[in-house]
Amino acid sequence: MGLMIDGVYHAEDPGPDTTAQGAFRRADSTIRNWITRDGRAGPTGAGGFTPDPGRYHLYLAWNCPWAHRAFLTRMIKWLEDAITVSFARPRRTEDGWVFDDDGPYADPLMGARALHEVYARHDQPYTGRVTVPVLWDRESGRIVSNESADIVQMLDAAFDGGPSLRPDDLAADIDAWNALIYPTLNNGVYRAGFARTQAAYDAAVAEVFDTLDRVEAQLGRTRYLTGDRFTEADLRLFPTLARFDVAYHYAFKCNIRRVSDYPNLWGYAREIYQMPGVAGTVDFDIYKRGYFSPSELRNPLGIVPAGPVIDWTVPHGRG
Ligand SMILES: N[C@@H](CCC(=O)N[C@@H](CS)C(=O)NCC(=O)O)C(=O)O
Repeated sequence: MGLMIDGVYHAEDPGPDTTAQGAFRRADSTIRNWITRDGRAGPTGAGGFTPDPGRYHLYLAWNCPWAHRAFLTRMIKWLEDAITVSFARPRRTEDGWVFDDDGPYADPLMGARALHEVYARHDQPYTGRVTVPVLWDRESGRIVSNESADIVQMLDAAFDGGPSLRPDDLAADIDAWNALIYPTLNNGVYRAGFARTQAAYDAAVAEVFDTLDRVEAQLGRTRYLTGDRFTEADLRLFPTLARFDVAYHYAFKCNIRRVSDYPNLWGYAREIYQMPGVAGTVDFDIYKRGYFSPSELRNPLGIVPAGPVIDWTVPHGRG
């Protein structure tokens, strides 16, 4: 997997971005326009993106938790007919995220062989990592956004249909949970797994479990993170929980506890998994094979472990 510079793909793997102290740093997304109800510019980027059915296309990968956010939002907001999708093959190659000619990992929109071809078609010469998710606009032939947090919010706010993921009265609380959960848990597991020093790993793994403990305590008080409604904060937590026991626990050395060791969290995770449509966005076997794919630093031989055996279909018993 490489890097794109001024719209040209370079296959040499830059490796995960790390600080001098050996800590993993995730690069900020740089294409950040918004679909809005009236097409006016959103908080960042240019305007002109109205919520027209059939206009947008999402590039996703099953194993990626950030893509999973966008995939879940599309389903929950009843946008499966309005927004089309392509899934890259769940294992990256030296060409980054790639597609087959046909089948479930083909790109029906452009017939691209690799995701960098999609970035190359964006109207501005792109420099950065070639990441999923990508929200593409057929009409203007541009990428709307490659930032999953923004994609979740714009699909929620600009389109009709489905429950609101961000009720006004809960927005501040949602943002507070996101501000804790993103760095320490969603990205915290990567900071643990990609750490290059003991100190960087120790710091990251402590934060992962500190946040899981706090979420466990909250879920003893409220059904969802911000009360009795499922919101954006829960949606953003779920992809990490779904990958935790099967992948992060072992592949990223986040092994102090498993999600299934926390009574409240485990019931909550199963409740979300058992909501209509959610299980159809999850594939534990793909997660395992993705996170245990050959990696010089973490898993040089690419051997995929057999376990754990965890049953997400056990009734959650949460009423
Ligand atoms: N900030 C981005 C991060 C997306 C991201 O890092 N995706 C990973 C897959 S899980 C990726 O495509 N990485 C390719 C690379 O870094 O070369 C978002 O949340 O949308």
